[in-house]
Amino acid sequence: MTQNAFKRHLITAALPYANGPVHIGHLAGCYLPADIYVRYLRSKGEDVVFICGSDEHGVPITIKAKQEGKQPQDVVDHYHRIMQEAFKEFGISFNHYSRTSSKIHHQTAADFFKTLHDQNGFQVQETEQYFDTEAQQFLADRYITGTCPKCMQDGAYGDQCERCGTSLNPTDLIQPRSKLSGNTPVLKKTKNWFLPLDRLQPKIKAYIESHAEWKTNVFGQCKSWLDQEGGLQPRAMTRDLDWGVKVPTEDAAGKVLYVWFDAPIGYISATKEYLPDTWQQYWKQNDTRLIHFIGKDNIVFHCIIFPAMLMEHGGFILPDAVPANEFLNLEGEKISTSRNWAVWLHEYLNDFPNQQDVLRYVLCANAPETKDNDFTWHDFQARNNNELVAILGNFINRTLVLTEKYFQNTVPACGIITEKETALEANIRATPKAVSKALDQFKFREALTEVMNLARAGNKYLADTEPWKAISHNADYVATILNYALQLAAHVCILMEPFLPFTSKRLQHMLQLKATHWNTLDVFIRLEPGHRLEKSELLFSKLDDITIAHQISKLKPSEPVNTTQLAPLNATCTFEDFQKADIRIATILHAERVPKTEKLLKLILDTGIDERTVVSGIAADYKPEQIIGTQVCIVANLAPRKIKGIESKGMILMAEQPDGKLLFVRPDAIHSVNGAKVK
Ligand code: B3M
Ligand code: ZN
Repeated sequence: MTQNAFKRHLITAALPYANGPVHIGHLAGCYLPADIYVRYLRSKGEDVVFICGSDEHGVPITIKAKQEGKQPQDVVDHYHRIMQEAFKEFGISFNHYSRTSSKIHHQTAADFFKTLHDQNGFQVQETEQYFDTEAQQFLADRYITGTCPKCMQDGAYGDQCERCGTSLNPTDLIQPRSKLSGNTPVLKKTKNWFLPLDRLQPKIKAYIESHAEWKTNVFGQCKSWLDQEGGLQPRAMTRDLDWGVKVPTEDAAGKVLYVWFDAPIGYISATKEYLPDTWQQYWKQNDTRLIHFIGKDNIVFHCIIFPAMLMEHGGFILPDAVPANEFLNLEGEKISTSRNWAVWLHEYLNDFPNQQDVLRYVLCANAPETKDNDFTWHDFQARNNNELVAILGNFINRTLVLTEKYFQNTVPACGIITEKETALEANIRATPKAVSKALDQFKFREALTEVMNLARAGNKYLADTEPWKAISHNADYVATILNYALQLAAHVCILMEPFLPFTSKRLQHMLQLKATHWNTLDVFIRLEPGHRLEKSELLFSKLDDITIAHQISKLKPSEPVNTTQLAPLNATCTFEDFQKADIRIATILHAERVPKTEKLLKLILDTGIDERTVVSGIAADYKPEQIIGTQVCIVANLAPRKIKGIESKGMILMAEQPDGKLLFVRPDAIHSVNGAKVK
């Protein structure tokens, strides 16, 4: 079916595991592109439902619960709420965000399994699985690690090697070890329900091959699965675990559905929950287009296993597109939840209030669409300052300020028109088609570039025509210039909505723009002469080096430490003793190594009261360029002392870790006032 033949769209974004908050890698991988696409469809007036929810089963959840000494339900309740709120605040416009621990999901997943079971869709097999005799538990998926037989990397999981992407069975691992006890597991017999992917291979192959238009990275991965030696292998859809959807058949006590069996059914149960009366239209009618936005590590599950489940069950449509992204790295290293090497969405929202669009912009402009990409804070700053502020913000601001100044904030009627205007109009008219074309092919970076190029063209137009000069001798032409610049601004406002919805909304208000639908874009005149505008305000502001340095200094991977080696408590000190120390907040303005020393940094601090030099023994823990802009606590009334010939006035408070590492003690908010008293 061609794209235009579809009557409605069901768009899903991968259900994030509820074992940690959302980070920028998740956003760039699937949530942001899905949201841009959905907003684009809505703007075109299409019938679209956007579904997501928390993935609350599987070993990632039970491992987290064990680490935190909590029940799995408490873990998922906690992260479900954090993720749901952060997505909402970031403008990810799900129609419905559900969760897989819900009753409706358990029921839907169990029914799905039962149907397959009753149709003899499974191969029930007794096999030998790894068992941890100390923990008295079978070791599925992430409970077991070892060396990947494909790429020989150690630390591969029982279900997948994260390095080479190969999907594995626990028994494929070389030198397997239990994650629970560290012991070498033993093999023990158990019964499981297998999806006979080997038998289904011809059907799956035909399905994949009918989608040669899929993104190269997606189609390529599917092909290599199908072409692997021996073809597709049966895969167990049940697990010997106690957290998950109970297997709804007899003689299945102590077994739950494999998380990758139940999670994609989560898309169905969430749609059901959202549209109890009409959900079947979205899942069962051929004129619905089903699209899954995911990260590359989920390709096999969405392109092979889930379609196989749907085909076997019958009655469901199949995914028509699976636009998977590659991975986003952070400052040159792989993002890792367990190592705390990430930019967390909820922290970003806290640190950069009302600046959702800056992150949306950077993640889209830099999206890992065809290969892995790197997020750096310096790139973030540069894109904000040189692109959002200098191009988009500057064009809009100049246009609005000049209209306010010369035409009392009213759209002027065109005077003389030159070939410059004709060329600009052609450019404005061509851009929506170019943006649409790119979005239809899931080329989000290209689409965003087209929008920015239109703003660039606007800037160039103003620079070429110089209305601020022409006003003295050719006011008639200035009316034309600003009329055209305002039409361009209105087009940009509509075109940017999927990418920068918050900014689009503010601009829409300033322009008092009524119709904002994509399909109204073929009308060139968006703002009639005489139309009143609202007062303008700046859309973006520059990010200074201190703000960026602060973010960089927050990135510190946490290594596991031994808490049994904490220093013993000092002798009692009275309140009066304590009050003698005057501790203040200060910002590090400058840092450099003290020559010929291993440990010392010479710092210049802004204490709010003065600027002063402090010598601090932290060179082993912090690099000078890493800490500029960081706020710290300093004992400000300590008697000055000469260290290596430098007079040091005060001492910075550090938290000494059991392994000797020093960490700054910092105020909670980004910008405490310097000089604030710590008490
Ligand atoms: N929770 C995997 C992941 O976050 C998984 C996605 C499920 S989508 C049905 O990588
Ligand atoms: Zn591997």
